[in-house]
Amino acid sequence: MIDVHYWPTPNGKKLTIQLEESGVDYNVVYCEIGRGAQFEEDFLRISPNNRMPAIVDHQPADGGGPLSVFESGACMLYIADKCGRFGGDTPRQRWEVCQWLMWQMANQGPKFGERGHFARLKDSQGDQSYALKRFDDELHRLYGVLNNRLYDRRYLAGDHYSIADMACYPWVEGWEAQGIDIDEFRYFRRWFNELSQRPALQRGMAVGSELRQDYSSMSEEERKRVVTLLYNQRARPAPDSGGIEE
Ligand SMILES: N[C@@H](CCC(=O)N[C@@H](CS)C(=O)NCC(=O)O)C(=O)O
Repeated sequence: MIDVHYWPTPNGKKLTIQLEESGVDYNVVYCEIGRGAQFEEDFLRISPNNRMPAIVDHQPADGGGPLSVFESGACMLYIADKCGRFGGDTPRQRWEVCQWLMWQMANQGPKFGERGHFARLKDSQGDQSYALKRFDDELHRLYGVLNNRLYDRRYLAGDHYSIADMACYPWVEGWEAQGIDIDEFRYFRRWFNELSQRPALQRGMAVGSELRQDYSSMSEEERKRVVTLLYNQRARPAPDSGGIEE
């Protein structure tokens, strides 16, 4: 059994999609980031970056104790390896999958996330027009990268649906709200529409959807509480003693 420490955000949904697609038994451990569950000591031992998702495999292949993995891309590689599915069957395919998974982790995820951050501020911290333009342009560019890649390939890694597709999908579900005209990216649109029909992907996307809170529906007080928790985080101090000293 795999525990997935999860909240219904695009990074979390990558894993529930994969677990559903792979037919793996999993247990969802909700990590309510708006309430600070990501800062709890037990969670930090699994995910020292105070971010979800993370997984704990209670039956790792080496027969040892529970094995934990953080960073969604690493979790996806772990599950693909464990199940022997969706990670590419040959070395050549594996590297196709791996580079598009890394592309998602290093480009699409962070840039889309920052765009969401600045869009939510809505000038409450002064004029955000430069930041918004910067990230809107980046989003447009990145949709173009997907579109060009999918021009002559059915999926991101080639002929086979893989964890690279599963990692990208939850971030583009909101293309309309992101100000994207999908008709400008028709190869992307073909891929998006095909994936949207997959029952397992739909099940993965739906996990915990009843828990998701939209900023716009929060009271002012609740919004302030969440913003204080999630924005402008600074370093947590290391323990004073008992560490490896200079
Ligand atoms: N690179 C990380 C990013 C994870 C991430 O940013 N998670 C967000 C939710 S989507 C989170 O846990 N935020 C909690 C916080 O900001 O304190 C991954 O892909 O796993």
